[in-house]
Amino acid sequence: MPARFELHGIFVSGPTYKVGLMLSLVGEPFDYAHLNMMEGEHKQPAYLSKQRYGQVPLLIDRSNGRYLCQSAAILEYLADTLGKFGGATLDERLQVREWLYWDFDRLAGPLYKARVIKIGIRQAPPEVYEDHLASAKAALKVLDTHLAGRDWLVGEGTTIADIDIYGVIAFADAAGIDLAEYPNVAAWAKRVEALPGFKATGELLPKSSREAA
Ligand SMILES: N[C@@H](CCC(=O)N[C@@H](CS)C(=O)NCC(=O)O)C(=O)O
Repeated sequence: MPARFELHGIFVSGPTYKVGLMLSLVGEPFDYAHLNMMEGEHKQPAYLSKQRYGQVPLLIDRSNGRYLCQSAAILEYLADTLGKFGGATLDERLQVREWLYWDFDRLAGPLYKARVIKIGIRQAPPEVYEDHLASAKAALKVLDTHLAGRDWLVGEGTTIADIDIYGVIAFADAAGIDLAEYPNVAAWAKRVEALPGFKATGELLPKSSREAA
């Protein structure tokens, strides 16, 4: 029987990793469809009919036929439907949502952009890289300050805020950022990595399509 969820993405994609990590942490097996983005598969009508933004990830929930886009929205959907990591109270859920918005506003954009330049996927003048790096570091400072004396971003346990933001922090080294400069973030990242079901970026998403194990 096919798995309930089918994740479409590419192994180098941080947003795809976030969704895969959530599914892994909740113990939900998923089929995986590798998208050949080099050949523009994500801009073809067949894919655009399911993912209107022409981006990865796309998550299909076969139990109800939903096509889900935007990693943060997908994490919220999974938390709601699977009843895990959503936050214990309305106030916690509000704070979780704040972090999801903040992530894409302040952290993910510059850090992912610094990373693709650093690893050579994109070409850019040094000052562009430095600009992204400075913005990412400013965001990391905010995160580090918030995590002082706290185990998790919101409340007393893991939420999708942690999963979402870990999905960016996991690429800090590749972006040229030393997490040792942010000791509270580094300690929190280790807590995420110790969660049952955790898989690192290199081991979670395969390089080709595969059915759930
Ligand atoms: N806000 C989106 C961002 C997704 C995103 O930027 N995906 C990249 C790959 S990591 C992509 O599909 N890029 C191709 C494009 O935008 O045309 C999310 O979180 O899902």
